[in-house]
Amino acid sequence: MRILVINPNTTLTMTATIGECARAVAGPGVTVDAVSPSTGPVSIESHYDDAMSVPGVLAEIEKGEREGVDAYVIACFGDPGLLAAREVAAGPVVGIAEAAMRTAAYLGRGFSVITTLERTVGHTWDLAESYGLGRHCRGVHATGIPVVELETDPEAYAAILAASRAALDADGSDVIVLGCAGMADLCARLQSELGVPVIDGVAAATVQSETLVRLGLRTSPRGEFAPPPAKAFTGH
Ligand code: 5HY
Repeated sequence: MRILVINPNTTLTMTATIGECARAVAGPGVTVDAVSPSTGPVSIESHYDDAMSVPGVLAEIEKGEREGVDAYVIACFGDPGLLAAREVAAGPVVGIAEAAMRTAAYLGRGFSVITTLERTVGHTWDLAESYGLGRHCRGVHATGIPVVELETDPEAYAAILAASRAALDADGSDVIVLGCAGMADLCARLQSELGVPVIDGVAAATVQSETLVRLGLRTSPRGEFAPPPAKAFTGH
């Protein structure tokens, strides 16, 4: 089985870490490749960034289809292009926000999301609502750390730990969801220090996509997620 993990941003060091975190949880016989679009924003921190990343994400899906990829993970917490990707891919496509929130709902009554910039909080609430998980989402909390600084800021881990502790208390939640793919490598350490489940969406989505393939399941070809109607694109 081959799973393609697409980091919609173009920071390749982050893509490499995401790939390592995905491979660490993949089962035997599963090949995980991690890629970024060839062009696009180095981080996704706004609706504009999100929209600009989508053509690159879809191009990677189309390439994956030509190469026989079995399932895809969209490894950005805004789940950019997720529904369009489901129209294009034959196999399942799992976004890290959806996978993380669904996983959290198995493990407690309410979760808190710890994210990067304040301006992404509204979109995260929208996602929770659109996935039908609004009643499980107790809070979304920004640390103020820009995405690319997760890799370089020596204070980032401590800030995420402190925000998680404060969120568990303030929200009365029992599970933490990490709101950025760039936090994937911090998950195990946070979980052992916090003593509650901490969900990294990269790991959750990788395992979920593998599970769907093992179950012989794919996106329904009937109705909304059928392949998009063939049509000419004009211009260049
Ligand atoms: C992410 N941005 O997972 C997000 C989430 C965020 O470039 N990868 C990004 O809003 O921090």
